Amino acid sequence: MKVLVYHTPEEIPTHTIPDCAIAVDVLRATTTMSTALAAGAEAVQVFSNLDELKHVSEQWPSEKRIRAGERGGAAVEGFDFGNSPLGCTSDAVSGRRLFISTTNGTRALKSIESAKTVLAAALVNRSTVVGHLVQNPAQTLWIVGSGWEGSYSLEDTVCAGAILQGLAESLGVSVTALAGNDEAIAAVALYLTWKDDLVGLLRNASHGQRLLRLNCDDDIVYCAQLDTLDVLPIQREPGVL
Ligand code: 3SL
Repeated sequence: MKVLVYHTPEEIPTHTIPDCAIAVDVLRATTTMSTALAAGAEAVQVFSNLDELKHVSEQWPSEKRIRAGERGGAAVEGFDFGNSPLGCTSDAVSGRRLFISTTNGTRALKSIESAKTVLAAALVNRSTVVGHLVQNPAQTLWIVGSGWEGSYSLEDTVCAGAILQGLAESLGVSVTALAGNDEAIAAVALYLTWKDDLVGLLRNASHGQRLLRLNCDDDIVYCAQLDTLDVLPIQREPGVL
């Protein structure tokens, strides 16, 4: 298995498709998706475009859908939710489909939707994702950070490092044996440096700072938890997990 880490969707190669690709948006989209599925959501359907989300979700029974929209960290007017994982209680989402569009996370998922297997990962479901990869080894695995509008984000890279470190430990091999690019080795170094203070790292990250300005510290604390949810967001059809 070779694991390649890409910091943003813009970095992924266009000429090849991996066996497995994982989208990561710790703050907050893939944490929200994992939380919704763990709370019993029927599915999560992702959109890059808000108008398309509205149009497709209109065809769904209103009592069976939740519409979540975020731009620039704030909830989109007229939607049921923004992008806070704390809103995904079982009362709110159980048995319903979450239709979601966010600034970067849903774009990252859309960018890898043609991989043979597509997963969404965050810190909260890291060990479940690692367990799946151990049981279903991929020759080539991409871990794709969502970043922020094309630029690097610490929180996605630390999650990529946590996945790769967990994988190496589970398989009993070294990180360097699995790493397919320098970014993968650097991601593990970031994780090993910060693993005992993930909330501190997230609060210091530029998007963490943005969320603090929006009074979302509870979300940051929630998103910084490691291995708390046993849920595997896996693509069943393009754009639907
Ligand atoms: O960019 C995204 O996709 C979001 O996760 C950003 S936010 O955390 O909802 O602000």
